[in-house]
Amino acid sequence: MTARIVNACMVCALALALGVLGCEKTETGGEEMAAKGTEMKAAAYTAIANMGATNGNSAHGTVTFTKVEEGVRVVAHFEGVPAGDHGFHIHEFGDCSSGDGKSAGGHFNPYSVPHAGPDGEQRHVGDLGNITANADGVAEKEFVDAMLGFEGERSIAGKGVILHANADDLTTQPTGAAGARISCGVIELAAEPVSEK
Ligand SMILES: [Cu+2]
Repeated sequence: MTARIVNACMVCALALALGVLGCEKTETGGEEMAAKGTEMKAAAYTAIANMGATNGNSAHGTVTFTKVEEGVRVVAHFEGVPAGDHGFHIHEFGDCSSGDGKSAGGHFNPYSVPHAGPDGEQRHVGDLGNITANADGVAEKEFVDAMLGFEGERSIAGKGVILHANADDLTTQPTGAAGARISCGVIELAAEPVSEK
């Protein structure tokens, strides 16, 4: 009688131990799979916008977008840009066909909130602030933006990128008074990570 109880308890203990081990194994496996999934996504989520000059302008370059843990890293490189600050936004349509950039539509603003700067409490997802061109017409900027994404409502894939003639004052609604559109591009997903210049 006593021996049976002991045996039964050992079986119980063994089952518990196996059960716990089993669970731990599953959890570890899950984490590993999740980590691999993240790596694969990070590699896949690289995009580039080849920026062409709009009619009568010379501003052109590239903007790359890469998924990182904190959001999306943006690396912009322009040439042929008049010296000074220029509004820099993601616009709602990946369409530069009109020649003046207007076919790219308004700012990418999936939450229908007011225009602001990139650090605004509320802002258009596409509100990326300004880029400053030097006396040689070169404008470069690199930053990570937490609002941008490659999935769901915030996905920038297929959207437009616009560089404006004037500075974005980060206040005037709904455009920041950034004026004409001097360069336009479409955010296209890259199969492979692209070089940044
Ligand atoms: Cu704009």
